[in-house]
Parts: sequence; C-alpha cells; structure tokens
Amino acid sequence: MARLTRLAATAAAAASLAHASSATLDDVCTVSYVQSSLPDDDYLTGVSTFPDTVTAAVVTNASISGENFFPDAVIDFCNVTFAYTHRGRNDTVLVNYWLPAPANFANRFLATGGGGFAINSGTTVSGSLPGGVMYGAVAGLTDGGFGSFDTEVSSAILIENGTINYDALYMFGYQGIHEMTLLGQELTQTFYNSSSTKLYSYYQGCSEGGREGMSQLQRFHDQFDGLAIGAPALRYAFQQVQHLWAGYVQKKLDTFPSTCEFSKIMNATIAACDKLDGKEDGVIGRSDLCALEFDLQSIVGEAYSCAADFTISVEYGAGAEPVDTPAVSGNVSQEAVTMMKTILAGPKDSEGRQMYFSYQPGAYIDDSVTEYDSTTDTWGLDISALGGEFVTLFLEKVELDNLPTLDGVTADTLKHWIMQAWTEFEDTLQTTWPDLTLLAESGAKILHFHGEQDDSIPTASSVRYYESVRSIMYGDLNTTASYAAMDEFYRLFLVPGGAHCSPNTAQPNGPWPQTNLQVLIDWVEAGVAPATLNGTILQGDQAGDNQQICPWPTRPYWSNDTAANPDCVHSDSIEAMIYDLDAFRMPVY
Ligand SMILES: *[C@@H]1O[C@H](CO)[C@@H](O)[C@H](O)[C@H]1NC(C)=O
Ligand SMILES: *[C@@H]1O[C@H](CO)[C@@H](O)[C@H](O)[C@H]1NC(C)=O
Ligand SMILES: *[C@@H]1O[C@H](CO)[C@@H](O)[C@H](O)[C@H]1NC(C)=O
Ligand SMILES: *[C@@H]1O[C@H](CO)[C@@H](O)[C@H](O)[C@H]1NC(C)=O
Ligand SMILES: *[C@@H]1O[C@H](CO)[C@@H](O)[C@H](O)[C@H]1NC(C)=O
Ligand SMILES: *[C@@H]1O[C@H](CO)[C@@H](O)[C@H](O)[C@H]1NC(C)=O
Ligand SMILES: *[C@@H]1O[C@H](CO)[C@@H](O)[C@H](O)[C@H]1NC(C)=O
Ligand SMILES: *[C@@H]1O[C@H](CO)[C@@H](O)[C@H](O)[C@H]1NC(C)=O
Ligand SMILES: *[C@@H]1O[C@H](CO)[C@@H](O)[C@H](O)[C@H]1NC(C)=O
Ligand SMILES: *[C@@H]1O[C@H](CO)[C@@H](O)[C@H](O)[C@H]1NC(C)=O
Ligand SMILES: [Ca+2]
Repeated sequence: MARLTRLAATAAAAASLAHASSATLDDVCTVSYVQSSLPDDDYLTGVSTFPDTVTAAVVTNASISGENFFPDAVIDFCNVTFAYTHRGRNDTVLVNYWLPAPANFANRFLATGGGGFAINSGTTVSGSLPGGVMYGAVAGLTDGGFGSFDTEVSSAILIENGTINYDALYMFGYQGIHEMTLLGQELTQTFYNSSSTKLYSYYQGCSEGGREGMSQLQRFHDQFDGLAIGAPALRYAFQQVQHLWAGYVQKKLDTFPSTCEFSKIMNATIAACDKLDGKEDGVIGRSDLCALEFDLQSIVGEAYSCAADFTISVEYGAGAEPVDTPAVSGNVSQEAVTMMKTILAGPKDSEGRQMYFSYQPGAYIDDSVTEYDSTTDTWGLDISALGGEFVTLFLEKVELDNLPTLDGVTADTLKHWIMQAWTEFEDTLQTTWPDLTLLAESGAKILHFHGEQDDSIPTASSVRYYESVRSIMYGDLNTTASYAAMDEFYRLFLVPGGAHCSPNTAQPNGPWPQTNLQVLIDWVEAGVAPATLNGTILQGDQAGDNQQICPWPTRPYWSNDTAANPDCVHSDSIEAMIYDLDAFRMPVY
C-alpha cells in the first residue's frame, strides 16, 4: 500500500525531470544524495533502512573481460551499499547496487543471485553486476542477512545443532532477492528522478542463481519484465540428494576408477557421439541420440594412459588443481563400465523404481570423481560435499560440512532423504510451482537455458520443469498448440556441449549464450522473440564465431561439417530426456 501511494505522489512531480538529467556520477554519487534517495521506512511493510550505513563511491573505467554471461566492456558506476532491518527481528541485511552514470541510465533494473550456498556472486567486477551496468541498468545483490556479502547460507542456516534458522532459510529461499529487488527498483526511480517512466526490470542468474530467479517468478508474477535463468538448482530436495548417487553406486559396486579411467570413458563417449548431430566438431549436440544409440559396453578393454598428476576440469577458466597422483595406464574394465552405466541410469530405489535422473552421457560427472590415497596406492570414495553438506546441515541439522561416511546408506536412505527434504522445504527451496498463469498474463518473458553436458545439475531437470509448466497450463491443448502457447512467454534452450553454467573445456567448439541479457531486452522492449538463442564459441580455434542454439523441443542437426548453424528439427528422441519418476506417489514437477 505504502509503495503505490508513494509512486502516485511522485509521478507527477518527476514527469518533467525524467530523461533530462545532466548530472554526472560525481554530482549524485554521494552519501547524502543516496540517503535522500533511500526508500522510506515501511516502503516495504515492517522494513526500515538505515541511512547511517550508506556508502557511495564512484568507480570509473572498470574493465570487464572473459565473462560467460556478458560481453567485454568498460563501465563507470556508483557503488552503493546500505543496510536494512525487519523491525522486531532486529536483523541486518546488506544490499549492494551499482548505478550507471545518469547519461547511461536506460530505465532498467537488474537483480542478480548467487551459486552453491551463496545468495550473490560477489561484490567485485568479476561478479554479476557488470552485466546490468553495461546495458544501462542499476544492478543489485543482497547478503541475505547472513552476516556479510561473503557469508553463505551454510554458515547461517543452523542457530545451534538441531535448530534451523528459519529467517535465514526463507531469506535464502526467496525473500532476500525479493526485498533487494523492490528496494532497488524504488531507489532507482528516486535516484534518477524517473518515477514517471516505465522501469524495465530483469533478473539474471545461473545454478543456485537460476533457482533464485525461479523462486521469484513462481511467486511474484509482476516483479520482473524478463528473466534469464540458467541451469536452475530447482527441485532442491531431489537435486541435492542426487549428488550422492554416484558415490552410493561406487561403494555398492566396490568400484573406484582412477581419474584417468573416467577421462577415457568421457573421451570415448564424445568420440562416439560427436557425429550423431551431423557435425564432427568434438561437441555432443545430441546427447538424446547418444543415450539411445551408444552403448558404453563397446569400450571395455580399450587402452588408456595418463601422466602423473593428471587432472581434469571441464569448466572454462577454472584452474586445474595440482593433485599428487601417479602415472596411470590400463584398459577400460567391465567394472568401470557397469558402474558408469548404473550412474547414468539415474537414482533408483530398492525396487528399481526411478527416483531421479542423472547427467547426459559425455558429461564429466564430478560426483563420481574418486580420491587417490598415496599410502595404499589405491583410489577410493570421495563423497560429494554438494550432497553431503545438504544432508548434514538441512536434514540432520548438525554443523558438519559433509557426511563422514556412506556406511549404512542404501538406495532407500536416499529416497527417504529426498522425501524428508521435499516435505520440509517444499515452500522454500523446492521451487517447482508449475502454474505460471499470472506471469504469462503479465507479459513477462522467461529465457531459460541449460548446458546439455552439465555435470552438476542434470539437463533433464530443466526439461522436466518446462514440461511440467506446459502440461499444467496447456494440458488441454494439443502438442503443437501447447508449445506455441509456451513460446509466447517461456523458451528453453539446451546448449550443445555446454557444462555447468559455463562452456566446457572438454568440448571447446560448442557455443555459449553470452549475450542473454541483450536477447532478453530485445524480446521484452522491442518484441523480438528469440527463434534461436544467440551463442558464441568462447574458446579454441573458432573462438568468436557465432552459433545459434535451438529451442526446446527441437533438437540441433547440422547438415554438414561446415554449416555454422544447425537446423532445429523435431525428433522422438527427446523421450530420452523425459522420465517417469515412479518411485513417488506425488507428482514431481
Ligand atoms: C578512462 O580510460 C580512458 C581511456 O583509456 C581515459 O582516457 C580516461 O582518462 C580514463 N578515465 C579515468 C578517470 O581514469
Ligand atoms: C530490537 O531492538 C529494539 C531496540 O533496540 C529493542 O527494544 C527490542 O527489544 C529488540 N527486539 C529483539 C527481539 O531483540
Ligand atoms: C563496493 O562497495 C563495497 C562496500 O564498500 C565494497 O565492499 C566493494 O568492494 C565495492 N565494489 C567495488 C567494485 O568497488
Ligand atoms: C534529481 O533531481 C534532483 C533535484 O532536482 C537533482 O539534484 C538530481 O541531480 C537529479 N538526479 C539525477 C540523477 O539527475
Ligand atoms: C581425454 O581428452 C583430453 C582432451 O583431448 C586429453 O587431455 C586427455 O588426456 C584424454 N584422456 C585420456 C585418458 O586419454
Ligand atoms: C589392453 O589393450 C591393449 C590394446 O588394445 C592390448 O594390447 C592389451 O593386451 C590389453 N591388456 C589387457 C591386460 O587386456
Ligand atoms: C554439532 O554436531 C556435530 C556433529 O555431531 C559435532 O561435531 C559438533 O561438536 C556439535 N556442535 C556443538 C556446538 O555441539
Ligand atoms: C491443434 O490445435 C489447434 C488449435 O486448437 C488446431 O488449430 C490444430 O489443427 C490442432 N492440430 C492438430 C494436429 O490436431
Ligand atoms: C550475438 O552474439 C554475437 C557474437 O557471437 C554478438 O556480436 C551479437 O551482438 C549478439 N547479438 C545479440 C542480439 O545479442
Ligand atoms: C553445408 O550446409 C550449409 C548450410 O545448410 C550449406 O549452405 C552449404 O552449402 C553446405 N555445404 C556443403 C559442402 O554441402
Ligand atoms: Ca558434433
């Protein structure tokens, strides 16, 4: 209520000033001007901002290069931070906004999120905020009230062993980004005297940041005009527990292949499946066909070898960790192949019913990386901390950063963990509300993408959510009509060869959608819907080349090796990415 009243009151007064600013950053990037632009107490009911905490500093010539989610740029901005509290809770929440120079402000706001257990991607120029400023948007992030911009929810979620901090849980679940967005939109309108002009609001984030974006659009249908969402960590109960499936399989089968043998299996899969998309470029563009047509059994007995300290990281730009391992050679074992096939088949309960799904074949499955013990010269279990820490902190509610062991853990233990997390966190973290009718009616646009060789969040997870929305909203339409209805507001793109929120060093010739915010702005503000998603090859010999990415449910097929762009074709093979999760009686959206 307070918000509407204030907007109405200031609209007329500001009308003559919008777009007329000749102020420089130095004029307005001051503590006193920002204090005078802060949202009033109760702009958000029950929230007070603290003017005394305002910091404001001009940053010029910040140089941005080599980022995955926006192109290179040099930007100037006003770096603003302040704190607010929920009265009566007496907490302190820190927010950080970067405001472009008045001459560059384009009536845009961008909210950003984090990754892993982080609710933001950092306050430096290597974080997410430049991706807004370069498009004339005020860009914002929050600390969620966890203690500092660098503090993750994993440090705040338990008050003591046994006691969840529900305030932190809800802030992480959806409330923190929501409040940062509403406060930031109001700050923007006041700071630039632009209340009478339409403010276009966007969201951009990947992984946990993608889930955070989904958490907003599922609840607050009129908060954003457009959202660019990558590989969202939604269906949280399933997503976090599935990280433990690979370790469970290895332990049960007592099979712990070396990093080198994994690498061999991955390389052999890429070699076998590369061509299935019509183009021999070292990129698996059709993991659906790979799943249907390539049998790992065929590589049993093939030789492999690696030098000492062999290591592999599929993520673009990630530094290789030196590891103290010996040179390894051998032939691919039946045991390793059986293990990998079991992992790829996805989590199943004790009666063989499907609980979830795995990564696509060819992905480097980080959860299955083993650990070398130099004293015994053997490879052994390395429990995924992504799965283990979720179980210890959120389910067992004890301060441990991983499960110490998988002893006694059965397939049904995994199932019970999923069900416990699903019931306890359905309204905070699960993030699968499938009815987006209000959002669709509001005219907002969703640009959703996922690397087809993602090694941390299964690609099929995004397919499942998109298909759930389609069936809930348009289940009464035929297939063609229901996809056409989705196209109006929600498009999903699977990135050939793409890893987790990053290009894939093991498949360097694949495209990456680096200009998503520009594509989204064109869709929202100019009505140019992306028939294909703009992608750029970011590494290797072809770095800089453009390559378009097909929209779901079409699949890429290149007519020859020299064609830059694929044809986007319809194929029954998409069934390989759609699962019947028959281990559960409740619908899994
Ligand atoms: C920013 O960079 C430009 C071009 O290099 C230079 O001319 C200008 O002086 C720089 N400005 C500041 C404030 O450093
Ligand atoms: C919150 O702070 C106010 C003012 O300092 C104090 O009166 C009140 O008791 C505090 N409430 C809680 C729950 O700590
Ligand atoms: C913005 O200001 C905050 C608070 O002073 C600081 O921590 C952060 O490093 C600053 N960011 C940049 C890019 O200067
Ligand atoms: C907004 O208007 C005030 C009052 O006229 C002025 O001082 C300020 O510079 C304006 N802000 C911008 C960003 O132009
Ligand atoms: C797999 O391919 C990569 C990239 O070509 C190479 O560096 C690595 O050594 C290969 N792995 C094995 C086991 O040969
Ligand atoms: C391993 O494979 C190589 C090459 O295919 C073959 O010559 C060799 O006999 C195999 N070794 C074993 C132990 O099977
Ligand atoms: C919390 O539980 C963990 C795991 O049992 C234990 O290691 C730790 O000491 C406990 N912390 C406190 C403060 O009791
Ligand atoms: C699907 O539905 C649309 C609109 O209701 C209709 O025009 C079209 O003929 C239908 N297509 C098929 C294949 O039934
Ligand atoms: C598409 O990507 C190319 C680089 O591959 C870039 O030059 C172009 O601006 C992008 N187009 C849009 C609409 O973002
Ligand atoms: C390869 O495909 C492209 C795009 O379809 C086409 O323009 C080109 O002529 C083809 N080249 C060959 C050698 O068939
Ligand atoms: Ca290929």
